[in-house]
Amino acid sequence: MQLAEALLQALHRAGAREIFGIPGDFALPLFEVIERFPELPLYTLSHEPAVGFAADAATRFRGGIGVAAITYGAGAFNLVNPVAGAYAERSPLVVLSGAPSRPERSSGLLVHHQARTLDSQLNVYREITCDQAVLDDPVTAPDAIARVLRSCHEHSQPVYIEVPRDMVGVDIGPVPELEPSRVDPDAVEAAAVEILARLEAARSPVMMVDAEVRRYGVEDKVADLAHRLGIPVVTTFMGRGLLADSPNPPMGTYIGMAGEPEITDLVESSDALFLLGVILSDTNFSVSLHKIDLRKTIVAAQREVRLGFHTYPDVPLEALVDAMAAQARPLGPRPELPAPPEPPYGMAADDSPVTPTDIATAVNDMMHKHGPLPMASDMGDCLFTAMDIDHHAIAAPGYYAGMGFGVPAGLGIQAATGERALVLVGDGAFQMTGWELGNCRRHGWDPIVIVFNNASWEILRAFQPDAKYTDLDDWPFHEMAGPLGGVGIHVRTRRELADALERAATTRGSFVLIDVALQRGHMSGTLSRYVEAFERRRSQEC
Ligand code: S1T
Ligand code: MG
Repeated sequence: MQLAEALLQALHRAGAREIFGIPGDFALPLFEVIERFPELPLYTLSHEPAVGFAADAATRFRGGIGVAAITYGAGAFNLVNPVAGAYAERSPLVVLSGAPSRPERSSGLLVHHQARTLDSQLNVYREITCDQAVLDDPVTAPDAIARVLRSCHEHSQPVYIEVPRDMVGVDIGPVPELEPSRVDPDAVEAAAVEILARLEAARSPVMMVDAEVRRYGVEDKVADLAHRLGIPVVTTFMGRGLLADSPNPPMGTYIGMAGEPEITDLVESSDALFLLGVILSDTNFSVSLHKIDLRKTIVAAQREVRLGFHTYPDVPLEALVDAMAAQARPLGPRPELPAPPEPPYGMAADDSPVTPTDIATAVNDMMHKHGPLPMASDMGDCLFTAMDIDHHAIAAPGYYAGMGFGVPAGLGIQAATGERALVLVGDGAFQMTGWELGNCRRHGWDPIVIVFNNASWEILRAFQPDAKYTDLDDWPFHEMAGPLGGVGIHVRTRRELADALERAATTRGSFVLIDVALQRGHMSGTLSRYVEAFERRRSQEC
């Protein structure tokens, strides 16, 4: 079978269901085959960062793998940041790059789109992917494709596949289906027994869940395990929205000094904190009220289990959860749990100016009336504001914190699930990738986009109040929506916000951009507590 055909079949078998991409001359032969492959519809966008963010969000919401196809050099280097974010946040993304042909590589001429050497691109991607393959040999290509796709699935991290343009039509053998990497069933069993014993013996055990629980598709199993054990569950900042649809959703999200005191106290006073699929990042743990001694926690992540000073290697998350579920029994009576904090509802639709927390309240009201929507958030106060939105599934860069994720992620969610997404994005981030909304009409997407327009890089202002460079101009995003094929609504008061969300919820067939005027210096409660906590922690360290 022709290499590109075999590659696309292997991608579909590995869980891909669409391809986001931007071609170039080195990728034309590959895109020609992609266009003829109906099982993987191709969605072209305007800038490579958006291609990466959309593919990442698609897999975060649907599962399986996401695919970003680009051209050599100029395209691939533009894609680096989203792939770095996917690597950090454990997202299984496949980077498919066209590349110079073998004769071009040996022509002795510098090749256009080449940086330092012809392998500079591969070297860069070695830093942000967990496995790589250059398909320049028809004999080794089938095994290389199979190995790289298994790595993508098992490590839930990006991988890199380079397709020289003269290899697209070369015949290769079938791509084998590899056995999963070896897992030691005794290690899994022993880890499950030790964890259950540790939780059983604890006065106040708590389970904290994060990204990997979604990535490995074990949300329902984890919710069931927690229910059977009778253990309270919280999410990390990065894990906000997990287990949202389960019969017993988490009590809340742990954000240390910036979070709800009931949740902070529950986590920080626990004598058996079980971190399941958790990324041990500063955004998840640096603002804790009382520093959490991670050595005293139980960590199950990255295919291993760590308890104190010993580690069980090669323990995939799903295998561990299954082994625990097989022996789980109620942990018995424990101290009374605090009532989970109530998210805000019932915004007063009056003529007062809008604050970030008003947006959260109004979104809760809209979803209460019209039903929940899958959410995407960019990096900005919009993400901190999302902590006040009732517990719904959300894709957001809660750890890598790269801007530009929001709007393309909303497009990726609709492409992958068919569901309309609600996007939260700051004006600064919208200036980076908001223009991708211009691709909605062509692809039939109609997200609702709320722009937190404070004409400012507000988070940076919060850390550097005297800076002038954090001031941005007030761009009239709402006026740009029409020409891009959407509906634009300018909001200055709470009444206008309520009306805009009602109109958006009842308008289908084109994107709706709600441009909310916010006053500089007015942050969400969560962000202001986060900044305060961060500053306090920094002054303590000094
Ligand atoms: N560039 C990229 C691609 N990602 C980043 N995270 C940054 C720069 C740094 C940065 C922040 S937050 C922020 C920047 C520039 C300002 C965001 O402005 P806006 O989207 O308007 O949101 P808001 O006004 O709510 O802050 C993080 C801390 O690194
Ligand atoms: Mg802003």
